[in-house]
Parts: sequence; C-alpha cells; structure tokens
Amino acid sequence: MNDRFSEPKTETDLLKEARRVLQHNLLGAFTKPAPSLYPHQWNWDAGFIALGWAPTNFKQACSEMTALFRGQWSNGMVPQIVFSVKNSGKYFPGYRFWETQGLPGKPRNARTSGLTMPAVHGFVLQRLLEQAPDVREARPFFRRMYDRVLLLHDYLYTLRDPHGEGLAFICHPWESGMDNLPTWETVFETIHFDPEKDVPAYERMDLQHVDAPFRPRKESYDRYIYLVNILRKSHYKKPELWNDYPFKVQEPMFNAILSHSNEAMMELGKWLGKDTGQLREWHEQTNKAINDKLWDEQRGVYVSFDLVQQRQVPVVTAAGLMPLLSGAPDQVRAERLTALLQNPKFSGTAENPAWLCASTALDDPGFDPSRYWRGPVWINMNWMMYHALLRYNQPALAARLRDDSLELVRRHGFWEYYNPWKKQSGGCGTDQFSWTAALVIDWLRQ
Ligand code: 2M8
Repeated sequence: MNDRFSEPKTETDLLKEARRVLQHNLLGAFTKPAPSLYPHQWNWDAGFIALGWAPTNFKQACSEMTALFRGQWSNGMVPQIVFSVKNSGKYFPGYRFWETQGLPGKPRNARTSGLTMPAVHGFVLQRLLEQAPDVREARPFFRRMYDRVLLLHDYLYTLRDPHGEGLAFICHPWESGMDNLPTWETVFETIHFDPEKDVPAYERMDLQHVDAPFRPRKESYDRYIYLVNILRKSHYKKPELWNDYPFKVQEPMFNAILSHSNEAMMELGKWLGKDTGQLREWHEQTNKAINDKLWDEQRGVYVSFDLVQQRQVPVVTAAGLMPLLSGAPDQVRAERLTALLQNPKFSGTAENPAWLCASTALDDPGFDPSRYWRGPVWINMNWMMYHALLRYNQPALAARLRDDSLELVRRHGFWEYYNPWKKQSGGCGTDQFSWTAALVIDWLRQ
C-alpha cells in the first residue's frame, strides 16, 4: 500500500504523470507493463498501452501492436508474452523455460511464451482508427493488422473451439489475464497432481519486486507451472494435446472480449472494403453461446464453464459482468447485472463501502482485498466495464466506474491494482503500471 500523494491532483497533473509512466516504461518498439516486475511485452497490456500513446504519439501506438504481432504463431495464436532479449533472465518463467525455440509454426525473429490472452486487439484497432491523425497514411498499418487479427480470431474459433460452439476455451489461468481468480481454485479441485513429481523445479522472481501477500500463493504457482510443463512437453501440439488436457475453461470475459472485437473488426473491415460475413457470424454465435451456456440464473451473473467436468463454475467475479461489453445480455439480464454491481457484493454497504469494481465479489470465500485478482480493483476492468455500461445506456453507473478509477489514481498513484474497501484504500502490486497510466490518458482525452 502506498499513499504517496497527499495533495489533490488536477486532471492536467494526472495526465502529465500518466505520460511520464509510459515514457519511463518505454523500451523502444514497445512499452513494458511495469519497471521491474514485468520487463517484457505482454499481450493485452500492449492493446491498452497503445490507447495511452495514441493521442500524443500515434506512431508508438501502432508500434506496440506491430511489435506484439511479430510474435504471432503461424496458426494465428498471439502469445501472452513476447520477450525482450535485453531483459533476459529478469522474469520467471523466462523464454527458455517455455521451450518454444525452434518449434514449427513459431516466429523465427521473436521469443515468445506458448499461451495466449484476451483478444482485445480488434476493439483497440477500432479506437486507434478513430484517433489516426492521417487516416490515409495509416491505412497500410490497419490493413496489415486486420489480416493478423482475423487470423487470431480464426485460431480461437477453430483450435480453441473444437465443437464449433462459438466459445473459445482457455488452457491456463494466465490466458484469462485474471490469473488468480478463485474460479481457478474451484476448477483445480478436480485436477490431481503431485507438486513434488509433476512440477519441475522453478524459482519465482515476482517476490523480489512485490510483497508475498499481494501476489499468488505457492500452490497457485505450482498449478501454473504444472500446466505449462504439460504444454511444453507436448511441444504445444494441438489439437491432439487437448484430448486429455486437464484445464479447459470457457470463460465469460475472454469470450465477451473476443465477441466485441469481432464487432469492431466488422467496422474496420467495412472501411477496408472486406467481406465481414464471417465476423458477423462469429459475433452472433458467441453472444448466443455466452447466454446459452455461461448464464447462472440463480446468481444473476455469467460464470465460467469447465469443459473437462462439463459444469459451470459458480464463482461471482467482475468477469461475469463483462458480456455487457459485446451486447450479449438482453434487457432483463442486463438489469440483473447492473443491480449486482450496485448491491453489497460489489458496492459494499453504507458502513463499509467499496470502490467499483472488485475483481472478485466482496463476499466470495476466496476474496482478498489486496491479493492479485482475488478482490482488488483493476483499472483495465473498470475501463472495459465503463464502455459496457455506456452501451446499455447506464451513464451514471459508467461515470461511477470512471470516477472511482480516477480517484484511486489521484489518491495513490499509478498502481497495478487497488484495495476495493474505501476505509482501507491504497495501491497494491507494482507502482508505475503502464495500463493504469494508459487508460487514465484515454479517459481524460474524452
Ligand atoms: C499478470 O500476469 C503475469 C503472467 O502473465 C504475472 O503475474 O507474471 C496479469 O495481471 C496479466 O493480466 C498481465 O497481463 C500481466 C502483465 O501486466 O501481469
């Protein structure tokens, strides 16, 4: 926790500081997520970071996307991490641990991990196009990126959706971007492995930068590494690998982001004179499948579906509201979701109020206000939820998400995440966090 700033900040101060954070984390072609904890390029971070550069340095915004897609595999997968050669050895699991080197289909000129992340790229591109200083000059960039993103979506709809349901599965908590949700704990209740025998020796580096109570526990890291080990041992071969693979989850936010990116790509495609029929089909199919398979009527929220156990995972998280982003819920469901956001599960009580929006419901048994993804507020989640609520004509609630986010940053600085309780409020994880800065910039430009 840190309360470095005691003076109230104006929007101009905030903007200046936010730009300074991005500049500080800039590594040339891309911007790292944070000074020490994350010294490489991360997938969805790159998308959010591009939005932060767009108003002042459009070239750098494009460069973030180009650098990330240099890591795209020939099957379309865009990796979770594209490693910086200069920063080798500063993060675990580093490039060597993944054993992706020399694999067929992996790019020759980029070092990558072997997983993917939420496909934010389509909607990021659409927002970049709106800000292009010279649309004609930028056209070749958008044309290239359009093809790349289409290839990524095709990968997700084929290799990650073997039964053509319209829902892509994730094969690792890291793919959700929300690595430490209690949801994964529930999924792992039925995955049995021996940490001594089935997990290779490893040494974490995150705890050199952030205190242990803010980061995942050892049991969670053992699970992460157990899954990576299965993937790397089979050389990331798909789809045969998936037959007995233990972790296959259809997650609502991952699919809502994909679905929303399909819509955004349709707009981009029209502008480029492309046939966008496939994107429309994907968008409609995914929204329908999110409703048919991931809605939990009792809780009034969307939840993950465990494909191995063939059952829903009844854990209430902020990700369960995110189908609002792609327009999936009908009016009745949308009202239940917005009511949930305003009830004690996310808003707290008059005696103990909360900032919006806790990553895990405040009353979930796995909730922890300062541990990574177990409860803290994340600015990228709030930013997506803000846009989702505007889509459903909820300007006041959307404004609350924006105002809470800006207030947290104003009070505490550009942290990775924040304690959701107003009475304990403070920043957690790493400071000088790029997407926090980038999305503050995006909000303040509007
Ligand atoms: C966090 O994840 C990485 C692994 O990918 C880690 O903890 O080492 C997550 O918050 C993820 O969503 C984010 O993209 C990444 C970099 O900011 O950090």
